[in-house]
Amino acid sequence: PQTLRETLQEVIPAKQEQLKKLKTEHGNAVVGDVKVDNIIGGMRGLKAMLWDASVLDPIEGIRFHGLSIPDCQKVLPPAPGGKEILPESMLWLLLTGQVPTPEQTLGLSRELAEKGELPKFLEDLVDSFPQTLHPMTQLSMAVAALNHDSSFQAAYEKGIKKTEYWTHTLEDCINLIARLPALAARIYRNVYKPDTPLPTINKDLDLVGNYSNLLGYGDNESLTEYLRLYIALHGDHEGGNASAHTAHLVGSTLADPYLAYSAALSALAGPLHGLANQEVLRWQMAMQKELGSDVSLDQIKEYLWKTLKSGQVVPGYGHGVLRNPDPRFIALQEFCETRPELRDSPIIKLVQQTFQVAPDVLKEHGKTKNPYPNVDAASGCVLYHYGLTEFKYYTVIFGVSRALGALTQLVWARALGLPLERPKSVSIDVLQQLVKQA
Ligand code: NMX
Ligand code: MLT
Repeated sequence: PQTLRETLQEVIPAKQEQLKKLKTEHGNAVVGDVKVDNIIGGMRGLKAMLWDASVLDPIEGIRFHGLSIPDCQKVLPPAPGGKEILPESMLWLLLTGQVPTPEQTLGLSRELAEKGELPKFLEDLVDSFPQTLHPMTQLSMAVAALNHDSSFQAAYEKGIKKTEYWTHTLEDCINLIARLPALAARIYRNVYKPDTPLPTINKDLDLVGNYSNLLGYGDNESLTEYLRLYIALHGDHEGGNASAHTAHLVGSTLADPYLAYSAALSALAGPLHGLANQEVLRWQMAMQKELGSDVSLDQIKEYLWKTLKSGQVVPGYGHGVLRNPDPRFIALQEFCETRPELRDSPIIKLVQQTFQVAPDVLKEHGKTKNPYPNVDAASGCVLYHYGLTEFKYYTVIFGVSRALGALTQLVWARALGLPLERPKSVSIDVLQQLVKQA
């Protein structure tokens, strides 16, 4: 079977041609207008960025190269003996637009495992971080430091042609994705289990098989499968989300992929974005503590109102684009429904009960445009059930995942020769003048 590189080599020229033709023939076509609301409202809804791997529909949710989540669950290869999507197969799809065969997926797993060990200087750096430093800060700092070995940076310094950018970017992206499990697991070990030895990478395991093993949960097949699904599904959510967009912006300066992804991780660490999965658990636990174990829907409603009246957001609800329950949330719920031990878990039950009442409360509250759950409403609580209770760590797992989308699209940005991102900003006075002229 063809390797990832060979497949990519084959698909890139057609895309380059497609984009060139679009630019030449329709460069001046108007596809939307800019409203004052877009400028002062976080550019919500503005179509202003090219991102080929996935498109988000407000009602239906995400499609990866045209495939919905249920489609992906049908066609993307799982681990041998498993059922859930292997993140490697999602990586292949995001990068090439093609569904890999089980052999191609296995080959990619092997390549990632072979490249998975950390350089010694990085281990020393991570081991020197204070235990009290937030795991996301550690991850972002360590990913930036990995640019010590950046192939793109070294090649750029030597002076390479633009047409060669993508091959060096690809090498960095694969090396970074390969190293994320060992890095993320080392952070976990240092912060939460400082005296535990870390196993080495097993060359026969897939990316998440190794990650789970390094975290100390290798014998929990159910959690490992959950992590495969979680990491595959969080991989990409079109380009406008804060982390992917940050990687794209920083990457457009031709900063190497390590720096671009380090910046993306800092965006992911904000509570309105990836940190919400940590916040959801904190909020659901506080609810459980206050209301006890056998709670009624009316009590949850009251708790929701209390949160809203105190001026806080309900974490895990609302979205910048979605206007329906997030199909990633639904897929994680379905995973729980097929496993009796998860169905009966008090924290997962509480998530489901909250889902029964929160949309109506949020509608009555009348502020959020989307009163439905996003993926974070469920993701962390399932980890908690499995005994992975250190919720400040949860966004790190999201960070391991988002690399799939953000980094693969960096390869494409270089293959398509996308330019430096530099939108025009305006002052309030200029905006007022523009409104008068309109
Ligand atoms: N609870 C209470 N109020 C909310 C919520 C919520 N869950 N979601 C939005 N609102 C408010 C929002 O704060 C804003 O209020 P104001 O006018 O006072 O500024 C108003 O509703 C309108 O906001 P929207 O246009 O609906 O939402 P926006 O696109 O600006 O923001 C989020 C999207 C996701 C930032 C927002 O819904 C939110 O803060 N949700 C809670 C945090 C969360 O779950 N984030 C995770 C997103 C997914 N991820 O993984 O990144
Ligand atoms: C994501 O997965 O990035 C979040 O749902 C946020 C977004 O899409 O804006």
